[in-house]
Amino acid sequence: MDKKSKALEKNQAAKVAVIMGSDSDFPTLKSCIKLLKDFGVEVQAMVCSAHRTPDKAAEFAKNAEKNGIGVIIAAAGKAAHLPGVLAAFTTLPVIGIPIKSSTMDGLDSLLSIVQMPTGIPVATVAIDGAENAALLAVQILSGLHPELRAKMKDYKKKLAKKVEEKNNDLQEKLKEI
Ligand code: RP5
Repeated sequence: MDKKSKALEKNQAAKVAVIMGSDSDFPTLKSCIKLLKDFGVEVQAMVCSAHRTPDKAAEFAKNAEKNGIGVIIAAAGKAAHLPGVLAAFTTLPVIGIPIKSSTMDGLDSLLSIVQMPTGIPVATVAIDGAENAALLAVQILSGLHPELRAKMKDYKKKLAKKVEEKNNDLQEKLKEI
């Protein structure tokens, strides 16, 4: 295989970067990283702050596409500028997770992430919505990776089955009233 084909193959791997503003965000992000891995997605996770390590954040975002990353998930709390700053330096899709890490219950993080100016979108999930961020990343990657779409369909079937089981339980409980 020539160099170009090898590079293409490398770039085509389903790879997601999970960037967190602080190690204190990690407990919230564990389920996101686990879910991505369960789907067979390669994960590059690191601590990188828009404010404390701005050069590292810019450098990472500028090189992310070249490094084979398909989607960036960025989580931050308080004045949560990390997802928007990364989005400013790349055309890769960026998903922001507002972390509940201050006295404002995450509303500060949510507004900091979601209120992006036109031209630099960040797809924002719910406060601490780590698993939805992973699922959205999988859905975005499904365009290039049909095996992920198949796994996503299977995931949704299992979700629906769980709801049906809960409904059956409810119907039984209703008989006792
Ligand atoms: C943000 O400030 C981080 O994303 C974290 O959610 C919050 C607190 O960070 P630490 O002071 O715990 O490092 O930048």
